[in-house]
Amino acid sequence: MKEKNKKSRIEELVATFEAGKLTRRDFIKKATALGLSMAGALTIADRFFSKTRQAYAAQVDRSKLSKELNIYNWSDYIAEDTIPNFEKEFGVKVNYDTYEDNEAMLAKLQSGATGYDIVVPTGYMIEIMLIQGLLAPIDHDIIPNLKGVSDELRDPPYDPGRKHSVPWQWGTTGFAYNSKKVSGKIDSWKLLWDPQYKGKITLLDDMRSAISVALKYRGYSLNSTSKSELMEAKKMLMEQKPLLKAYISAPVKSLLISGEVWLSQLWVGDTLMAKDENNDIEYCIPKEGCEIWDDNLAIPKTAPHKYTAQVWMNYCLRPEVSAGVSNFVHYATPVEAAKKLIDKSDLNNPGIYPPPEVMKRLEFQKDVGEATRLYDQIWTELKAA
Ligand code: N2P
Repeated sequence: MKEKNKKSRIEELVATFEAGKLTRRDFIKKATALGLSMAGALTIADRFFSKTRQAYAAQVDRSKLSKELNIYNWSDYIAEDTIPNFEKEFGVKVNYDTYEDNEAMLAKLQSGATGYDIVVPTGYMIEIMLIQGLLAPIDHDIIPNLKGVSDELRDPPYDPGRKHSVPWQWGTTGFAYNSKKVSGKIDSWKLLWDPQYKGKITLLDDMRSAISVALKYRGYSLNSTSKSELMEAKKMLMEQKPLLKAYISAPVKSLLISGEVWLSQLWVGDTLMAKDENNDIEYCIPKEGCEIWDDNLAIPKTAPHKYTAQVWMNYCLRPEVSAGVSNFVHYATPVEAAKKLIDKSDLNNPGIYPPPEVMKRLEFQKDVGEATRLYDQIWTELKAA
């Protein structure tokens, strides 16, 4: 290769790397292949990271940081180093508490819990919390990384203009199954009503999600507000109840791993976390369709540390932080530049990033308004049965 040509190819490579389109490792590999010395490649990479760090530091007014930050998140929904790295960089101690479903988080806030600075509601729950005046507005000047959010998540219907929330992760709610135990065609919610799997089946311990299985199986919207459709769903779920081991959410992973349950309505990431421990576990998006959701970071109106909460939001939207979470929990990142840092096996998994033909079968939950009472009633009866 001519010297001049080589130089411009290296310059091009550096520009690509600085635009966030290459990982550090790939940059070094490609740069040395083009003839740059290892020391030279490392210097360029480190110069870039120190520039990024300086830019990050300039975004934060340290005098406004609180000593602590109280986060309330779904269980198993963060990487191991997300919090320690934040604590180290900002000198803020994070107190971390977890919940299993949106309704539990809402009930906690409604019952007057006032300490939380960050909660992680799904889109439809943001809608509900906004109507109830439970969320504080956010200041986009403190969260410049919002610019990096993928187009589809930039202006969601539940929070137009993202005045109260930033995206955290998104995913689908199909079912997990044990490929050694469940046989035949595996493509339908029907399997969760098959008597041969009695005692080995679970649904999520989550009102809207559990009821959605019957609605979808019957071909209805999971946002149905029709009394007759909901009564039909209830009847089916009542019939299914004797086959169920339990309504159970994140903790079902250990039952799947041990082989105690074989068929579980479950979120894609939790399924793949279980698969990390037991390779017989697979994930299915049923042909009748299922739920797609996006979860968000939001700040309760009563939060004591609102500035620091927004610094946390901005931190979580850094490509490397968001990719770190996604690679650990196997959910999808909402940050466009993070996609280059996602493990290839996850990026190519249609359960995590569904292709357009699968997307057509997916439906977001919405606030069902008045009908919530009906869902509540059905859920109470199902749990008591
Ligand atoms: C918890 C992740 C699930 C979130 N592990 C579903 N909205």
